[in-house]
Parts: sequence; structure tokens; C-alpha cells
Amino acid sequence: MTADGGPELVQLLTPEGERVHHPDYDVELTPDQLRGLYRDLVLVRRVDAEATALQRQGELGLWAQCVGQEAAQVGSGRALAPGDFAFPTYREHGVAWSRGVQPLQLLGLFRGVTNGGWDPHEHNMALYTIVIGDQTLHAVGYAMGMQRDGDDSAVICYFGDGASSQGDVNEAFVFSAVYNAPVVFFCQNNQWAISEPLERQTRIPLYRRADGFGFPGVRVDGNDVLAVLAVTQAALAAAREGQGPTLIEAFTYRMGAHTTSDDPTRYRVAADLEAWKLKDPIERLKVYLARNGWAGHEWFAEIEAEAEALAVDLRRGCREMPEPEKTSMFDHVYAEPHALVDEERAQFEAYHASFVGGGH
Ligand SMILES: Cc1ncc(C[n+]2csc(CCOP(=O)(O)OP(=O)(O)O)c2C)c(N)n1
Repeated sequence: MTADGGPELVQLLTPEGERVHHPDYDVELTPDQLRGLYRDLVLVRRVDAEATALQRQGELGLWAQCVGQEAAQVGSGRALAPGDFAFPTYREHGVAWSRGVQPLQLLGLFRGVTNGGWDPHEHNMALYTIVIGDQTLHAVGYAMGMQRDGDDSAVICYFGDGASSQGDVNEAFVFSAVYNAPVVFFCQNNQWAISEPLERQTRIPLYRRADGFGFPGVRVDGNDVLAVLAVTQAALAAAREGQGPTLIEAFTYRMGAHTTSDDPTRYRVAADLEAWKLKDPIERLKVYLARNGWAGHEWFAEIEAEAEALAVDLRRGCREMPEPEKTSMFDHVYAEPHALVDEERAQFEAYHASFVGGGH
């Protein structure tokens, strides 16, 4: 498999920041919209870096970095219409950003003070899913529900290259295809599933898997926010128009570790990281903006300052996050009262009450 994504890669902005055109996909954006995307990318990266630092300081139990994948996430997230619904894995911080989830809300789960972090219906984005591939089935079920309700919105579902080997994902592909569900499968192929390289997941490019299930697959440059936006918009439009699912493979690279518990220097070649740094999603958009005179030194500095202010807020907010009520983990297991959950809650309360002073 080619390291550069091969000739089938849809690209609209080269790593050198040059605008190119593609016969099937395009976007026309105003300078203001382009600056908006750049701001998104920079702020998401800053949130990611700050969360990593907070983990290192013991404020978070774990963090899954998205550095390098910002364009895949922001491009696809910004392609969504307000009524669309997103199903993430645990690394979709840029998607959450584009859905209006506050960065601090992302941290609660990783700090261990909440089982979720936000109201899925407020943002049309499900909670993070740690179990690999699970959310693909939730997404297809949700999309089939929308279809039956006559809702003309679409669902987008995120997962990784490693997840593509899971049974759940394959079942989701089958169901979505035969029921023509309005769902876009968005696979961020970041080349690694922890220490397992892509070649242990597949012998063909991942996007071509869609062929076997009977729906279209497309490989997009995941570090090119414009191409991701164009391809995702087209796939969502097709889903809304009743054409069923599409598999998008965003060809990208996880520049950070799998999580803060992982050490990629044990299995990854340093030269690969250096090569991918040259394809950085933020740098290419910066060059494009600067070269066209749509943004200058002062504006870039303002965005940096905004990113710093956001990081300060995040730091403070993280440390001030309240401890949860001891029994709050039982509150949302089922929508309605459930005898077993009631029993477990009572046992838990009795256990805590058994300590001297009734404390913990
Ligand atoms: C069902 C299941 N099996 C195993 C794991 C452990 N696990 C966590 S992340 C991961 C690799 C996922 O790789 P990929 O899907 O490529 O996503 P990435 O983290 O690279 O974005 C594994 C095996 C899990 N969380 N769930």
C-alpha cells in the first residue's frame, strides 16, 4: 500500500498549500469561511495539547490525542447540518468542537468525574464510545429510526482503521446497505491501532471494503480540511437523498501517541512521523491563507492568543470540576427504574455507610 494515499486520494489543498481541483468534489469557500476553518484547527489542537499536559500533571486519568487528525475531524464535523447526528469513538475532539460541545465537557470522562460529559440531544452528538466499533451499530440503528420517522437528516459515524476489523463494523455495513440507511461511515485511517499497523488490518485500501457491501467508498486526504469537507458534504447529501451509506476513508496519521498510556517510539519509525509533519493540516491552510492575502501576521497572532486564553480556561475549569455524587453513576443506566440497578445502588450506599462516620 502506498504511503502517500495513492492516485485515488481526493485532495483539494496540497501539503504545500496549493489549491488543486478534483473532477468529482469541490468546495467554494469565502476567505471568512476559510479563516473560520483555520481557527477551528488551531483551537482544537490547543485543546488537545492542554489536555495532554493536564494528564501529565495528574489532572486527567488518560487522554486520547487527536493531533494530526484535526482536518479530518473539523472538515467532516463542519460538513454536518444541524439536524444530522454524529456517533464518535473516543478521539473525536474536533468533531465535538464543531458540534458545540465545550472543550471542558470532553475532559470530564477522562478525569473520571462523569460517565458522559454532555447531553447528546443538545449537540446531536452521542457520547464517546470506548468499546471499539460499538457505535457503528448504534449509528445504523439511529439512521434506520430516522428513515422510519421520515426525518430527512443523516448520521455520521466515526471509527478507526483497527475498528474496521471488528464484527460490529461489518454487521453495521451489512445492515446499512440492505436497509439503505442514511449513514456516512467515516474511518480515520491513522495507520495504527495502538501498536498494530494498517497492514495487519487489511490487504486492500480500506475504502474499497465498501465495494463488498454494495455501497460507495472514497479515500480522501484526511489532512486536507477542504477535501474532507467536500467529500463529507457529498456523502451526507447522498444519504439524505435516499442513496444509502458511503464509506469515507480519511487517510491521515496519528502524530501523537495512541493515548497518554502508550509509547509509540516502541513500534513506530521516527522517519514516518517526520514525513507526516510535512503534511500538517494546519500549516497547509496557513500557507494558503497567507499566500492569497486573506490573513496576515496580526490575524494569526490573534488566533494564537485566543488559543492560549482557551487553554487557561480549560486548565482552571478542569481543576475546578466538581466531584460527582457518589451514586450518580446509577442515574442514567436505564431510562426507567430498574430493580437490579436499584439493588446495586442500595448495596453501594450501604457499603459507604459502613465506614466509621458514614463517610468513605
Ligand atoms: C472491543 C474492544 N477491543 C479492544 C479494545 C482495546 N483498544 C482500545 S483502542 C484500540 C485500537 C483502536 O484502533 P483504531 O480503531 O485504529 O483507532 P485509533 O485509536 O487508532 O484512532 C484497542 C484494540 C477496546 N477498547 N474495545
